[in-house]
Amino acid sequence: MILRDAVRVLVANWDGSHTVPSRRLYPHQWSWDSAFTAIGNVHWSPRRARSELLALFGAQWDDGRVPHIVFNPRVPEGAYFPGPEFWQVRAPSGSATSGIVQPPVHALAAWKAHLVEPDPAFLRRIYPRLVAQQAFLRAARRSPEGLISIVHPWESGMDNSPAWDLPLKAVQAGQSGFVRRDLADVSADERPTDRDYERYVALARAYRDSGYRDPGAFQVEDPLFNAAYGAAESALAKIAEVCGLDPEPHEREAAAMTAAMVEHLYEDGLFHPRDRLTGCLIRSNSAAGLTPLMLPGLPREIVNALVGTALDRFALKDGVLPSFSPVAPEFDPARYWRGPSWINLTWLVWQGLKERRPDLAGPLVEGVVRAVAQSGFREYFDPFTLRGHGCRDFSWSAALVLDMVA
Ligand code: 9WN
Repeated sequence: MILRDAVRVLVANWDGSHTVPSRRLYPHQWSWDSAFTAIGNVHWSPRRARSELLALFGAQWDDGRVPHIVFNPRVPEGAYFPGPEFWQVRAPSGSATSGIVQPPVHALAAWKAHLVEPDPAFLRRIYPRLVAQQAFLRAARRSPEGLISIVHPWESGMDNSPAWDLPLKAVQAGQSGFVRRDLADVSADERPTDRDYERYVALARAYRDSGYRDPGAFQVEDPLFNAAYGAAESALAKIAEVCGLDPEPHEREAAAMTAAMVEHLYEDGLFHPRDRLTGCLIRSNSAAGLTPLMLPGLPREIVNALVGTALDRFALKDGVLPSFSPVAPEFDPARYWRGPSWINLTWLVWQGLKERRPDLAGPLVEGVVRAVAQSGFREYFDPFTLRGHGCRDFSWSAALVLDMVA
């Protein structure tokens, strides 16, 4: 029943070559959403999974960046803010896109698609594009210590995480002059505040006005983004092997990223973001700090410490992972990335626990199934009551359930 309903959501959100995250709230193609959606779609339509990724990479820029949104020209202007008229940029393919990126979980998605239905021709086609995506991040965003920065909270995929409160304080909000579209469908107390949006818009405008080059006033080394980068290198090593290429450079890069993260972002049983402009660790209680579990080469003692933190501060044994620790004062069970449980974050942590701690991975699958059985494929859930929040029929919620119960 749940599986049939999940496929129904994915069919309804399919747009011919890709999937929209939600028909009403997010009517275009989003970068990391497409990766998660492909991971689920491959279980019933491997062709759609491959098409999803190829459509996204079709809008890749010449510098290798994969934009976080590819706009659908058939969707009326003003359906989403900020739309193409704000970003004012086109990919070489001619598609209007945004100019920022999202966590690079796509190599992992391509590899997972190949595992379900082997397709070396697809891997050969997408491999150079995935390599260029990583090369952009190294060229444009890497610090001397080997860590990649994000330049906007939207790049983290966890827009209003309390982890960004401090670095955002340094951002001048500027005059507003924009109309939010997100509050038409979702209650204001489940979304970022107007104050957050003023800063998001000011940052995006400044980046746009620099020709999408100057990293600007918000530069943060996020554990989830860096873990995704490292896991992408591990996936690329496997993809390279299938393509008859040398996996070694990717293995080395994955190991270097893991080491840099352990050295610079790890403290007291959790990974933390670091503000690249001040050099200070942002000691936050975000579940993003658990996602380095997805790194295959993470040292055993760090894995054990993360598991301890997940149990103590995130109540992991109950099978529902909040996006922010409920013991922290900033926790809010309904407001977007400030506490609710999200299925993609749960999936990333589950990836890291499946082999190492099946006793903890199993309950995460049960928790996700309980949430959707009670509330449907909502965007996020109250981690205690499992009440659904945000939009309905959300694509990655459906897709990742398909993968977790497969
Ligand atoms: C801004 C599409 C995206 C997700 C992000 C999520 C939300 C956008 C927004 O929706 O962000 O990119 O308008 O709030 O935070 O993770 O990719 O589902």
